[in-house]
Amino acid sequence: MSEAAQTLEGWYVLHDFREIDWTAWNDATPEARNEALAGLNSFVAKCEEVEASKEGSLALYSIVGQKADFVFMHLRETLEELNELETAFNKSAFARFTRKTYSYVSVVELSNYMGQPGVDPMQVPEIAARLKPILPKSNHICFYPMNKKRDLSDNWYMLPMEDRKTMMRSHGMIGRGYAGKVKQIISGSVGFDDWEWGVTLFADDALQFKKLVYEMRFDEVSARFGEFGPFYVGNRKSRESLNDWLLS
Ligand code: 76R
Repeated sequence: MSEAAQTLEGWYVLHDFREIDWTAWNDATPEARNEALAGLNSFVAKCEEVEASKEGSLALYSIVGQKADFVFMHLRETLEELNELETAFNKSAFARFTRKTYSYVSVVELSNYMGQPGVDPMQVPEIAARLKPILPKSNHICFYPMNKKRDLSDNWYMLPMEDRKTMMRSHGMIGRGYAGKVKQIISGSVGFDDWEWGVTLFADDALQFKKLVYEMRFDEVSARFGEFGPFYVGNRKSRESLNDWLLS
């Protein structure tokens, strides 16, 4: 049996994708819309308070295209808290105007492919911080789930550790070329959801998503072993911009 990579886990992650029932929204009375908007505003404000106390994080982005209208990406210490968050939103007045389109459950993960022997990663402050990250306030988000292939001829899970390490090093080097332009959060979802990882990327310039993902397609880890689910791309919605987005 090949040696499993050691993984470090941090905060649990819920990507909660929703669509807006625009017909119902446009037909609603100004009072009903104001009440709904106030509910959304206070939901986001509460998440911001949790983020300020470093007990979780929220990213809210509107999604371009018809797969969804927006996504909440929530990070929390426990799955219970994630459950409470989706239920709290479901009870809000704004949720009456939304439908669920997709969700993804995972946990922030770092693997030891690039780890240094003899160094306890939890003692490295940068690593500990990456496991419980405050999500960037970048203009754009890109999310997609992915697997590593388990075909007979191309089976990632049957490769020796050394081979996987070599390939992951090459993967990491490409990624490093995007330092300062793209921030990635890799979250593991084996046992939690339908794919093995969630990939969430943040950037101020959305074109950097295309350039990074395209460049990685030529790298062996992605070219031979990557299998990808649906891609979602979106634009940041700060709490201050909710009125403009939904009312004007
Ligand atoms: O964590 C680290 O920075 C160390 C190096 C590293 C690991 C171990 C790293 C770096 N990644 C790692 C693991 Mn990654 N990553 C992806 C995708 O679209 C595609 O082709 C793949 C989707 C992107 C865009 C990306 C970006 N990475 C992983 C894993 C777990 C693998 C396993 O355990 O088998 C997956 C699924 C995955 C996928 N990666 C980086 C990036 C970027 C930008 C970096 C550089 C980070 C930096 O140095 O700042």
